[in-house]
Amino acid sequence: MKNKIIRLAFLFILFFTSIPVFAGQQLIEIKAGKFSYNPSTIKINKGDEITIRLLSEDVTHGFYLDGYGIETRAHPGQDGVISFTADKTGKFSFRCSVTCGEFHPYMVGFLVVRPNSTFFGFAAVVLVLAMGSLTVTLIKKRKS
Ligand SMILES: [Cu+2]
Repeated sequence: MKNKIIRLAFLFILFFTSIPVFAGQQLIEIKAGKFSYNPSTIKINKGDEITIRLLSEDVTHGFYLDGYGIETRAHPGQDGVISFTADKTGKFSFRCSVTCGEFHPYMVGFLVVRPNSTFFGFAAVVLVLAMGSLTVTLIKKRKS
């Protein structure tokens, strides 16, 4: 009985301490040029701490992220840097916030924030282990 409690307590501690571990830090470089972003689609996980470095390949370009409402600008030779925590899942568009030429309105990219599947996978494993140890203990109890 004591063993079971210790095992369960250990699994719970493991579960909660792992939450920040699975949130990664990422530096993402985006090249902005007339009239597109490279890469134009970025995939990250919820909880990630993201730093975006925006580099201009020609004129001044902006980066405005819908849904998060954050912005930075890159001038030629002077990068724009912005950091944020990806706390909302979904597909968000980012667009140029500096009028840079005739096709400026079409300068759009996408940021996809996925649910943290690594974390959920790990949580599932912990849950299965907890259920397993509980079942084993119950079976042992019934036999004796
Ligand atoms: Cu622009």
